[in-house]
Amino acid sequence: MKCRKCGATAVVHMRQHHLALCKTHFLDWIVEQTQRFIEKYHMFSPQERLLVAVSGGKDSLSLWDILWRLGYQVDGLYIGLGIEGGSDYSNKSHQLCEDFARERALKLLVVDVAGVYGASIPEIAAITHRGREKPCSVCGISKRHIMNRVAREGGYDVLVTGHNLDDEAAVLFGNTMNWIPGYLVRQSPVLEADEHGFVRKVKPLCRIYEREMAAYAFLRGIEYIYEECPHVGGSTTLYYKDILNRMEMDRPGAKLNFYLTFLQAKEGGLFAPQADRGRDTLSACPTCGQPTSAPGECSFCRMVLRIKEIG
Ligand code: Q46
Ligand code: ZN
Ligand code: ZN
Repeated sequence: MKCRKCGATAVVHMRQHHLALCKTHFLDWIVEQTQRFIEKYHMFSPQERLLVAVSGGKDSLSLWDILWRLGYQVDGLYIGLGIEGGSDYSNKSHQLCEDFARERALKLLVVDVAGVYGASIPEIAAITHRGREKPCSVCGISKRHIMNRVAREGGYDVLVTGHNLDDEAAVLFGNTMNWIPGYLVRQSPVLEADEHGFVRKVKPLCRIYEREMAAYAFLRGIEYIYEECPHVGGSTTLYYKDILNRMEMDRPGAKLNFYLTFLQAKEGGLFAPQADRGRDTLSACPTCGQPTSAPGECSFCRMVLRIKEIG
């Protein structure tokens, strides 16, 4: 197959776009597409300061690379979760983020959960859930809390995450299977900052397939962690991704169509804003000052309090 732009041998064929490209034109195409989505969804301007959350995986490191190539002012944030497993997941992913930042002379902020809060994510989960559940809910609460806190304290305008189309389509699939209005209203390429203290959150890769991001990381020579977090196995998100991948095999573009028609339906007023009640009842947590729907301390601070009581 030949590159549509220059006629050289194509290395990537995107069936959903009927587009084959050589290495150079594919790497440029990803950067151009990302810039197009940044503008289309009014994510941020070159004057704003960005903080990109990096996990050491292909999506977040590639996104940092793309934003850097585009000339944005972008620092990275790595959160040390303290997940070991057989693969020493956290240490390896931390090292890859440090290497990436050093090679490009970029600034990486690091929050080590155990160092700052007295226990790692698996330890917090073991205490608060008595080890009965996977640490993912504790992990999700903690990551959201820490990302928002660091972005606010550092005076960043925008928090950027590397969610790709496969992630967004899987989340949408789950929200649709359960018809959760509040989640559907808030699922968006951009979540604006608000008076409650949430920093603006954006997902510039939301229309790019996971497969394309893997190709981008590989062709750019970005070193990333291949292993997934050892706790990811068996998640419903993976199950939904698998279903969507099978649909995509039969009907190229099915995933993209599912996500884009959802965004169009929202723009067309399918979901009334009243469905988004969640954020109206927020107040500031008395301990950390971040927004919470709980009457007293936020769920993160309650977890940390329990750790302190026990430890
Ligand atoms: S939530 Fe769960 Fe992930 Fe945290 S514990 Fe691992 S799998 S990293 S996206
Ligand atoms: Zn070409
Ligand atoms: Zn709090």
